[in-house]
Amino acid sequence: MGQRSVGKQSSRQRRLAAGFALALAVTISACTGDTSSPGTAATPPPAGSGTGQAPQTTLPSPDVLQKLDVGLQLPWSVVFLPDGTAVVSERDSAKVVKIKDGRATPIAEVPGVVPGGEGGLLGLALSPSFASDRWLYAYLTSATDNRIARMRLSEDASGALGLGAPEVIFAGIPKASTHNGGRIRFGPDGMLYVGTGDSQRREQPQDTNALGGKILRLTPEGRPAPGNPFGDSPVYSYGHRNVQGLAWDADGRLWASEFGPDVDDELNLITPGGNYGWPLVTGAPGRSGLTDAKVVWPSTAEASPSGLEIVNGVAYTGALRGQRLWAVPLDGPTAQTPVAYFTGEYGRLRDVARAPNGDLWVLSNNKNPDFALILRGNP
Ligand SMILES: [Ca+2]
Repeated sequence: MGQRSVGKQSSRQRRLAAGFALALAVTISACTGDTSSPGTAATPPPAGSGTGQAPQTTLPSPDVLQKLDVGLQLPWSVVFLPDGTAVVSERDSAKVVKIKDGRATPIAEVPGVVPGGEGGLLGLALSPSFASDRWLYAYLTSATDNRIARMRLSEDASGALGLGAPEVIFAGIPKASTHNGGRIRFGPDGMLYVGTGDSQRREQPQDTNALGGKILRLTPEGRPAPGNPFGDSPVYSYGHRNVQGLAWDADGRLWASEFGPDVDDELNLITPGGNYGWPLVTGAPGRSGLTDAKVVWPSTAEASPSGLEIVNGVAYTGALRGQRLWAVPLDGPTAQTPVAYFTGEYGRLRDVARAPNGDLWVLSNNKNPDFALILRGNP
């Protein structure tokens, strides 16, 4: 009901879309007979908002400032120190790498990481009070589970960074060769949000006592955060398959990207206690008691949305299999029609994160080796 579709954009369309308002891009897409399956804004526009009309949002074209070929190997996550230094996790090497002034320097290898399949050193997050406590948080796959550890990121007089011993603050998230989740991020409330995967255990997501297939909300010390929807439980939302990206909009709404099975990749608006359907349903079927995705990409060949960042009301997510950057204009709780950039140009894209200077960093996932793409920030 009320769904809008946009066809896969050819390179011609992409160039046009890059130079014109989103409204035009939507019109172009709607007029072509492109063969690939569409991305769909699944949210019915609110009553009276002009259902079926092109969205009003103007989407600035991403402008590539720099491609940093600094020999990264399967980078998974990037966070930024207050001075703009990038800190990157490498999944299989388990190394934390610093990028500053266009040069990459390994900081340390995180002990206890056991890479395998999609597991390894995954998401990073900086403490909200990093300037005083210097905590770097990491989601990692160990020999037995997925867990979250924090380490002091020290800096000596010469500016060299070092990593202290890991303190495990949360353990027992199920692991598998795939569907390990891995994104961690502090929210505007100062709590640590964690995206997990079903770890190939289909009974986990609908079990609110299990940790797989969830978004968790923790205190910085790894306890269930006060006010969570299931009492003294870390679970914040459930029914997820494999959460890969977490980001908040300017009004404090939490959005999450998630891999579907062979169909229906999703962008979801997360509410506490919400059931996002897996494995009962995917996408936005409108079933009672389940929360529909706000954006559904019916073809995972176009998406596999991973890292997520929201800038100026636009959600950017890097597509792995889809090898493109998706931009989804948000209008309050509504997601408008996604627009694709860079399709096929840079390979698989893993993470998207905003640097302190406003630039948007995109990490590749190609193993040939990998790079960071820096997009100009929009004022
Ligand atoms: Ca879902």
